[in-house]
Amino acid sequence: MEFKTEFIQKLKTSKNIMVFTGAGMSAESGIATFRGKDGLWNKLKPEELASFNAFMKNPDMVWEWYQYRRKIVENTEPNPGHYAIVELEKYYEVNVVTQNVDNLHARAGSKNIEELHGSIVRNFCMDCRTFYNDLKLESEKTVPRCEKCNGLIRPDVVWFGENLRGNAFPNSEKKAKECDLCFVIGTTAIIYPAAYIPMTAKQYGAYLVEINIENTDLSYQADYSIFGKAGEILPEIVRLVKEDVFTN
Ligand code: BV8
Ligand code: ZN
Repeated sequence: MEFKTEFIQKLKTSKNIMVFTGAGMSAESGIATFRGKDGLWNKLKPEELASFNAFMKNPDMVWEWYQYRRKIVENTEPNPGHYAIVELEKYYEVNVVTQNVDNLHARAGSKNIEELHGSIVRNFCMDCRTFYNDLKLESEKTVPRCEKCNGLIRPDVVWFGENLRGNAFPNSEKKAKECDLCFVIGTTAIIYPAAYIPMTAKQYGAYLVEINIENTDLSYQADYSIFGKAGEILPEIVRLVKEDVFTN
């Protein structure tokens, strides 16, 4: 595969790389995207299930939906794109900032990960905030109760209308300001405040490289848009780094 010379030059001079990912990163692992053809949000409106109000109105329905998604995540594997990002860590300081809640970057072995929207493999009690990470998939249909306070247990994901938790966002902003090159992979980049991150990287001088099967709202800001599947393009970039960037 041929790559833009300017991009190859940037790979030669960069030390610190940010990898900002969305659902398209996990599409080749068999996880439906949100807005794609058979996307999750086509069948139902986000706020109908991925919101605090929805959970309060019908906790079992929301729980069942996350159990369904958790089962899919459990029965899937990271794809060659996830592993290629881990490979890049041998040549650069790599910071992964993801909107995905599927834990696949961690399962592939990436070290530095900011989960902006949380993770589907963690749960916590809404009242006493006790965490339940090893909650096996027993209660399929009914939302489980906290052993300590009988509170409702919910997935540790960020729902629409909820603030991002912990330091995921400020940490990601800091890393965006420090990176030389920022890959934006498999995202429509329309969810905020997450979508501010690649823009911040660009504002602070990073070279913005988009990898997507089609144009997005961010394409006009990208210095280089590589159209194709993340699981096919990223291994090609690793080969380029191995054979070209770090030999010549
Ligand atoms: C908040 C976890 C403070 C849950 C998710 C400013 C302006 C406008 C609106 C807002 C704003 N600020 C806040 C808002 C409201 C809202 C928002 O952004 N709304 C949108 C609709 C405009 N934001 C919030 O509510 C956030 N909280 O702001 O709190 C606050 C509080 C009160 C009032 C105001 C503010 C919280 C948002 C987090 C929601 N949680 N996930 C769960 O998963 O169940 S969002 C979820 O959807 C994902 O995490 C991700 O972020 C998003 C999906 O987007 P993508 O990942 O990009 O996926 P998509 O399907 O869209 O695209 C896939 C792409 O991949 C496509 O481009 C496709 O072409 C490409 N692709 C497909 N296959 C491949 C591929 N590319 C490469 N290779 C392939 N093989
Ligand atoms: Zn509790």
